[in-house]
Amino acid sequence: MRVLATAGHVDHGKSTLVKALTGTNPDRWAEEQQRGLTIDLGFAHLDTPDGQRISFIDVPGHVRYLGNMLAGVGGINGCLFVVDANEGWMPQTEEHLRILQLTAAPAGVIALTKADLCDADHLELATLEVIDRVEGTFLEGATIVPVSATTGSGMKELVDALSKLARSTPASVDRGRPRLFVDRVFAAKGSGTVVTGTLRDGSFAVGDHVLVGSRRSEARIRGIQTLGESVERIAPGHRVALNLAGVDHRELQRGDCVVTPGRWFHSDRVDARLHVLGSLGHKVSRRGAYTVHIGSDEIPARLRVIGPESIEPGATAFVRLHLDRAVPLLPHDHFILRESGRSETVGGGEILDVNPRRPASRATPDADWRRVVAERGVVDVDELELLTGESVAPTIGTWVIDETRFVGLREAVDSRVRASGADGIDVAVFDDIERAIIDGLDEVTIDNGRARLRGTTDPLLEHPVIERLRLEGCAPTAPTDLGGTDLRRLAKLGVLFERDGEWFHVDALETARGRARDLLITHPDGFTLSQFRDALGITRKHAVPLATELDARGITRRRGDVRIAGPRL
Ligand SMILES: Nc1nc2c(ncn2[C@@H]2O[C@H](COP(=O)(O)OP(=O)(O)O)[C@@H](O)[C@H]2O)c(=O)[nH]1
Ligand SMILES: [Mg+2]
Repeated sequence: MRVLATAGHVDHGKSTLVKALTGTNPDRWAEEQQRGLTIDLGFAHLDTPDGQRISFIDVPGHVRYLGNMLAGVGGINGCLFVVDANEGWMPQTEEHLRILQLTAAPAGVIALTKADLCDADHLELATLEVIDRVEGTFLEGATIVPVSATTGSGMKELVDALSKLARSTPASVDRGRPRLFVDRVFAAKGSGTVVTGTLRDGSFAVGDHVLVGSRRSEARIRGIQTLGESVERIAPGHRVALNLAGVDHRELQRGDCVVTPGRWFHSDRVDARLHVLGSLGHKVSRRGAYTVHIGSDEIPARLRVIGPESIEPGATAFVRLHLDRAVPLLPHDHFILRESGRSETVGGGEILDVNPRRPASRATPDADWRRVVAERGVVDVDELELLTGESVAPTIGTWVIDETRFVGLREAVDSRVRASGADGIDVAVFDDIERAIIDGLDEVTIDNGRARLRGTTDPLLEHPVIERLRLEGCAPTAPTDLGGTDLRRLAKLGVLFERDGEWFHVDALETARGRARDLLITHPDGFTLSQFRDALGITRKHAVPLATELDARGITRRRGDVRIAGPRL
C-alpha cells in the first residue's frame, strides 16, 4: 500500500478527483457536503488495474484549514498535486508545494483539473506554467496529466501515472518501533475507542501493549483494521484503524501518538534545521508565538535561533524549539513551523537532536549519533538507539563510548592497576564501565577480586625465604630473616599465612587439604589430630596450627576430638 495526499488550492477539484478515482466522497461531514468545501481530512482508496492499493488522504485547500492539511501530509509516500487548468497557480497551490517540499515529500503526480472547461491551447499554456512553477522542487519532472472528473477524459492516464508512482516509491521501512500519529478518534459502538492514522516505522499486532497520547496512557490493541478489513498484524505504510482497550476516546485527540513502550524518546526540547520560506515578509527570531506541526500533531512552541539573532527569509539556520508537551520524536523527523499570531507558515525542516545537552549558545546540532556520544562521553546502547534511532555496536559492555574518552578511561584504569603493583587493586573500587575496561585489558589479570598486571614482580616476592618456606612444606622453620612488616605484606598478598606464630607457604595448605581429604575417605567419621600429624609426617608443633587453619577456612570442622569435612573441602 502507498499513502498519497492531495494538495492544491481550494476549489481546484481535489475532492471531486478523489471521488472519481475511488468512488468514495472524501468529504465526510454533512457541512462539507452542503458547502462543497473540504474542512477536514478525507479518506478513500483505489485498487489500480495492475494490483496496487493506493490510499488517499484528501486535504482541505482553504487557508483556514491549513492545520488539517498539515495533519494529513505527515508520513505520506507521495502526493496527488492538483492545479485547476483554468484558474492556474494560486496562493495555496504555492503554499502546499512549499510545505510538501519542506516535509520532504518524496514524489508526486500533477493533475491539471477541469480540462473540460478549456481548449487545447489553454491547456498547453497551463502545463507550461506548472512546469515553470515546480522547477527546482521535488515535483520537477513529475508527470502532468490533464483530466476532467466531469467527462472522464484523462482519468485512465491519471490512474496509470498513479500506479507508476506507487510502484516507484519505496515501501515504508519496518524499524521495529511503530508510531501512529492519530488523525481521527471516535467511539465505535460495542468496541470502544478507535483511532486512525498512517502507521510508520514498525508493525502493530493485536494484543500489543501501547502508550497513547501526551499523557502516555497505557492501552492494549484489541483489534486492527486496514481499509475496512480486520487483520492480526499490520506493517508500516498502511492506513490503520486501531481499536484500543483501556483508554477512553474522550482522553484522545488528533495529534496524539500511539507507540510501543520503551521504544520512543518523548521530547519537549529539540534542535533542528529550519528553512525559512523565501516568500516570508520578515526575519524569524525568538519573538513570536509558534506552532510546530509534526505528524498530525500541532504543538505550541517557543523558538530560539542558534548562533545569530534572527534568520532572513529564504535562509536556513539551526534553531532550538521548546515544545509545550513531549512528543515521541527522532532525528530526521520533518516539521512545519507556523506563526500562530500572524497565522502564517514560516518554514520547516528536520529535527536533528531530540535531547540537546548543551546550552543553545554552544549547540552544534547535527543528526549524527557520534555527536550524541561525544557530548555525553558514555551512552548505553539502548539509550543511544532511543535518542538517534541507530543501533550501534557497543565499544565495551553495553556502552558506546566516545573515542577520546575511551582512550582516557583506559589509560586511567591501566595506570591505577599498574600503580597498585603486586598488591593489585580491589576491583570493587571501579564502576561498571571501568570494570568492563579492565576485563578487556590483555595485560591485566583478576584473581581474588584484585586486578594486577600479569607477571608483576614485587622485589619482596623474590625473597629467598619464600622459596625456602615452600620447599619446607608443612614443617617450616621460622622465617627469621624477614621482618614483621614484610611477613604481613606477604600474608596480605596471599603468599604466606601465619597461625599460632608459625609461618607457612600457602602451598602447605594445599598439601594439608589433600591429606585431610584422604583421611576422610578411610575415616568417614572423622580423624584425630595424631592421625593428621602422622599422615603428614610432622610434629604437633606444626600439625596444630595447620589443622586450625583448615578449620578457619571451612575445609574441615572440629567435632569433639575429631575433624570432619567442612563446607569448603
Ligand atoms: N467542470 C468541472 N468541474 C469540476 C471538475 N472537478 C471539480 N469540479 C467542480 O469544482 C468545484 C470544486 O471541486 P472540489 O472537488 O470541491 O475542489 P477542492 O476544494 O479542491 O476539493 C466543484 O463544484 C466541482 O464540481 C471537473 O473536472 N470539471
Ligand atoms: Mg476538497
